[in-house]
Amino acid sequence: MDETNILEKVSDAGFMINSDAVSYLISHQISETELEKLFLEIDPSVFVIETHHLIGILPEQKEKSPSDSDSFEFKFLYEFEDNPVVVLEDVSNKATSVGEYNQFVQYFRDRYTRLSEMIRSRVSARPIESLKKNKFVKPLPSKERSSQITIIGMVSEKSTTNNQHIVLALEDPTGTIPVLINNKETDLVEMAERLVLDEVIGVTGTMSPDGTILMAERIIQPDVPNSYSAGHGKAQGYILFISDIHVGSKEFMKHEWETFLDFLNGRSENPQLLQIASEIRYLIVAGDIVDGIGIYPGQEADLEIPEIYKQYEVVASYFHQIPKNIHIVIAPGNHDAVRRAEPQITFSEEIQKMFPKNVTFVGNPALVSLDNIYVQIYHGCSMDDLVANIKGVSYQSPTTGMVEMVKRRHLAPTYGSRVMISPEKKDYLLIDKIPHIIHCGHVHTVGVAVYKNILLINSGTWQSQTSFQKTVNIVPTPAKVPFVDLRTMKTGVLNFNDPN
Ligand code: D5M
Ligand code: FE
Ligand code: ZN
Repeated sequence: MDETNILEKVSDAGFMINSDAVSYLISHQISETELEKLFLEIDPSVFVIETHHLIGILPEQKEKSPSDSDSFEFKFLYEFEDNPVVVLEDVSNKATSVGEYNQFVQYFRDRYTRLSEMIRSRVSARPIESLKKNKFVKPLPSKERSSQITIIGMVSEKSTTNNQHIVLALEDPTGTIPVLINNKETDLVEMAERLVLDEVIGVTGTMSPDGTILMAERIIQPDVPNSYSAGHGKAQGYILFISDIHVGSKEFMKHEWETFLDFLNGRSENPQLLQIASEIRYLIVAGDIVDGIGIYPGQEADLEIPEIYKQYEVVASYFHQIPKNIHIVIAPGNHDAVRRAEPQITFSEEIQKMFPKNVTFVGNPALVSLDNIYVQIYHGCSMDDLVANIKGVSYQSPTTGMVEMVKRRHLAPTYGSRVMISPEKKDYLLIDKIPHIIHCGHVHTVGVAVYKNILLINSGTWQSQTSFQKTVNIVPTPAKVPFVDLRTMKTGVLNFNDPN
């Protein structure tokens, strides 16, 4: 049925209907009999039919609602069953933290152990305690004094002296030691300047003559070996990456978003877009699917939809319009209705059941295998810390921050600044298994890069610049969708902004 027919029938039945609900019915290709049946199921006290009245009542969207033009035969190449998702790492269902002191000790122990192992596989290191003993027991013999030693620790302090030397405090489970980076060692200083608090590094150097300070000659981050290559098997088709939809915000770009939904459904003029749409297998969503409520002071003034469940109903109705053959994976972000501390547990049952069955919900972060392509999903709140603390990391080039994550093998290296961390038994923010693709959002700018054969993707946003972002000079690049062609592992970015 078309819009006029639907409106006529609705009014005959004594209801009114809003425009979102009409689009929803159209996207479900509702027939006259189905609509009549629907009227019987809607609570008679409802005055205006809205999308949320229809979710759960209507049958799942009909298979394939392809291009309206019958001159081009649009066909989806993959069935839903062809597009498996295996969740490899995710805190959801496994969270145990209540934030006690002991749990923080255990959490940081796990982080230190696993990151130091990565460094230990390349150098042999000794416990910090063993250096201290030398000081108190007896002075090192001069030969040993000048010999190189390596320690592995967490950076717990960092400062610059008047003479531009850098001093770090490095901490391992046995003790703490100061480390000096001499201002003459320009390469080393440059690297040390980029270190952030709480990251785990190895330092090779010699002890000062009085045995109190380690003089650094080399700094080692866990990183990924230069020779690393994951290979990518025999996959085909496309993965699309989006995030930061911010439904509910006055700045949500409804028109551009609907153009994107049209594209997914094979409704576009451009043959190249049609070809891609026909081969999409996965759509990955890295958080901030709604704008939420109470996320920052004064948010009410920026909201089009001031109720949280209403926001989820609307975003869910959009996901109902995505073809059922595409396997969708959704993780939460800092604007979503889940706990704020990371790792974030996935959405509640109540929210999940609003969405269609082709959605797999995961926590933030999560590592998923898409037909053996490993994708590390992380919303990206730590990017604010990385931009603030590392030279050259910028909002305009979000993959610069993602490179820093890989070097530290950690998605949120600094604890307690912009990122709140919940001390789980295991550190879920560690990049343990090396993924083929890392997908972040949060900063609202699109970026695609390759670092040591890992694809780094930031998927931008569907929200135009907010007044807040204007004050801090964040310039979003909305309505753009990065994708990966699995045949070649080459990337591209689709643009859904109006041409002009
Ligand atoms: O974040 C969208 C972008 O705006 C992201 O780059 C962080 C930035 N942002 C958001 N809130 C703040 C505050 N309070 N200070 C500084 N920068 C901020 P989103 O998660 O969508 O709000
Ligand atoms: Fe966001
Ligand atoms: Zn965010």
